[in-house]
Amino acid sequence: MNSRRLFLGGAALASAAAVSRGALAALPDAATAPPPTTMALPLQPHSGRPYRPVVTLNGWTLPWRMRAGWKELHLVAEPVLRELAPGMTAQLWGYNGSSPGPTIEVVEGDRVRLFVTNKLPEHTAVHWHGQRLPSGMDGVGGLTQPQIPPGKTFVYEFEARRSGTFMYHPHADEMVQMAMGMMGLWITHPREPKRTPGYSEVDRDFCFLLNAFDIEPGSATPKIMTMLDFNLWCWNSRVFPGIDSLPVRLGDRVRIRVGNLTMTNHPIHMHGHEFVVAGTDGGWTNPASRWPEVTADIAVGQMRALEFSATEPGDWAFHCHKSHHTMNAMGHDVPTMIGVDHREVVQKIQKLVPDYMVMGERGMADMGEMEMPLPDNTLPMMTGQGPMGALEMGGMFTVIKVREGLGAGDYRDPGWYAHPKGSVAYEWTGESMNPQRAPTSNTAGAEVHHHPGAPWRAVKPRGGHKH
Ligand SMILES: [Cu+2]
Repeated sequence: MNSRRLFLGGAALASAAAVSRGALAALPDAATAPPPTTMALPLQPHSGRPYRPVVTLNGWTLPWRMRAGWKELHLVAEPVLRELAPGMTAQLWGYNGSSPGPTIEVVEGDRVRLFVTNKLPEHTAVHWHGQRLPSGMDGVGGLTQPQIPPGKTFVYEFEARRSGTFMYHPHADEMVQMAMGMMGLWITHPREPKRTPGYSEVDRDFCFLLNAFDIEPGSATPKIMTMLDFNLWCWNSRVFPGIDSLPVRLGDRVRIRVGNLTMTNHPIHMHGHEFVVAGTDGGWTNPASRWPEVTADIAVGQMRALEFSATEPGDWAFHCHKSHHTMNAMGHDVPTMIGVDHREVVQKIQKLVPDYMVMGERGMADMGEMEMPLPDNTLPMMTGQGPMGALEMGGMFTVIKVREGLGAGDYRDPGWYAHPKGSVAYEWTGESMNPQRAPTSNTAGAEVHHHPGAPWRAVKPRGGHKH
């Protein structure tokens, strides 16, 4: 990871009055973000209690220091630039140079001291979602603490009382600050993994947040008033093909922790395997309460820990099942043109506008292949190249890559799956088939004729027409 450190400048120190002089002189460094890719080597605990680290998809873990029995971390709320995928960079707000902010990893029983420096143009506060803590440390601006003014540093101190999957986000001007990308993950590892009810040790432990932005093509700053109609559906402020794949060794036990800080629910769907929901932000679930799933709906403000055994080698799609959430920025005013034969009108328009193109009369798959000119700083609606052609995806989509023989801690992309001979869907070239069709059941139903090469036409009910 990038080892650059952000040192607090003299001006910031002089104006930070909320922390005592002694504490200020010894503020821990605020680490800044590495590139927006998954850390190939997770940050191993170097001090404090031992644990097995999580891997934050397209993210990183905040370094800490131990000081007189406290685990000290330093978050800096500040404007950041975040590449959502190659070709588009957004102007967001985040922590320590990235949106989402870095993942915080602690161990149950740790006494945690968090310095929060506000470098935003407005006040903020940080809420530690899901934690048991003193009310005054809960981070609700105006309710449990005064807001942190710009330029000031506040300190939060509490014990990480229960293991699990948590988040942090502002509880100050929330609509704006969360729409701008301010959020992060908090993982509390169990102190005694084998004696923690519902918890099981896994070989790979991934985590990421669901978030969303509304950024007009050609611009870079999210529209913060948008309530539902977002156009960039992200995992950790990345969209496909900018989301890294999840490399998994064949046979590994895998946990994927997902938190939702968008304005709608996301049914997260995994191909090729069944999983159980082994944890929520309320804790580890009782194993007797679990049932197998291939899709888990994750509501707003919820976290889910999905666990499965990676027994099937291959490239397995892993995505939100709302089909509009596996797309990038698009014009929502595009009418449905399937079945509309507009060849005649196109010829007329092309006499006036020679480059005029029409799309969508056979579906919209053309979009995945066509290289249409786009404004600067936006992404195609459907994009990404796979080993078999255009993937026609965007947004909340990536691939779980289950492979034999990966190294235990190796999170490098193993490339595309080499399918065993004879195990890929193939074209039929034998004699033509005569498929069975449902009988036409009544005279009221319209009959649909398919003319090869032409749009479908609905014709009048049986008996009422002549060919
Ligand atoms: Cu979704």
